[in-house]
Amino acid sequence: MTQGKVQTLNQFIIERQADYPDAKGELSRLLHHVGIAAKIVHREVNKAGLVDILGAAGDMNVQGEDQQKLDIFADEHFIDALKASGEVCGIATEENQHMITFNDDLSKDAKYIFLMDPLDGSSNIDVNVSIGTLFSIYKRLSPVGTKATMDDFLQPGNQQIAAGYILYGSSTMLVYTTGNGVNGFTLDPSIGEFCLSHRGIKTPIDGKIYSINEGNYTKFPYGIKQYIKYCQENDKATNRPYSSRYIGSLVADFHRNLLKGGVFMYPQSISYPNGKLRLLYECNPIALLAQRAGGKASDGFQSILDIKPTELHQRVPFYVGSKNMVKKIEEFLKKF
Ligand code: P6P
Repeated sequence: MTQGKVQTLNQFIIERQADYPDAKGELSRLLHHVGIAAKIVHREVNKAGLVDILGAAGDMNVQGEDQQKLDIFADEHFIDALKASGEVCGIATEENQHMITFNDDLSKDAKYIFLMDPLDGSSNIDVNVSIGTLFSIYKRLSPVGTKATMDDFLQPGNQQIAAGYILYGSSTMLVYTTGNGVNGFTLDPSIGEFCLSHRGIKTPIDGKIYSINEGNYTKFPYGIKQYIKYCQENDKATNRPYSSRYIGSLVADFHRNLLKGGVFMYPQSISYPNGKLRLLYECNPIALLAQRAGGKASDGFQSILDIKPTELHQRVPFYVGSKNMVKKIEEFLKKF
């Protein structure tokens, strides 16, 4: 069998750089450093199953080093890689209450802002369920050479320059968009390179999968209760009943629905009056990828990407996936 030509992430970034005449390589360099951090986190996540040998978080491992919680490990290594890139003047992450600004010589002229959830779903690690990193990149609004400001971070999702995720699953994948479609790269550990495996991902306009934590059913808005019943009704014409698939790890649930078609829902509830998921570094990157792949992302009433953020860690209700399924959810929420 003839081997298809392998295209690595770096080759792809350089090839696509030509799409941006005014780009002088800064975004390429930034994405390259995201790839480096992803490989470091991949290595550590894949060791996590060996905690009995390596020591659980908080213990000393066999090397006598403090065994870090993996989400703290991921947070620190992404921050180090982004600082080393010199292309980022500010970072906000789920692990840090406040924004982090760089104004050292290397980064003070940087023009990008980076937001991330370094390791989402880390509670799933102990049971060997897939987890993910989510990231979002904006151009700074404040003048180059000054300290990044909160306004730089509180931009609506439709201003994102780039967004993506790393899925640490049966294989480790990097999926991202910079405006020209959505592309997926699978890590080949034998050569330590992310290789293009899913060029130009498009999500089906309809799907047969609905993803939601039905344990919270009694707390859902009435429109969502009605929509779940709709998913479960027999109707040959609209290919129902649908299948319920819920991993409990946002990146894994979204990635499956992106490729196969389906909808992910995290509504507001009594426990989470504004929903559980974070707008800036969970919903916005996923929403941009969904939109660029032909899907849709909504808080039930408006596009996620149009929401003007008011604080770094704000939560929103989240419905994302196949366009027609998200539209149907909006109809049910309007009607009931
Ligand atoms: P629940 C993981 O903790 C997470 O942040 C997302 O990855 C996931 O989609 C969601 O929470 C699961 O929440 O309440 O269903 O356990």
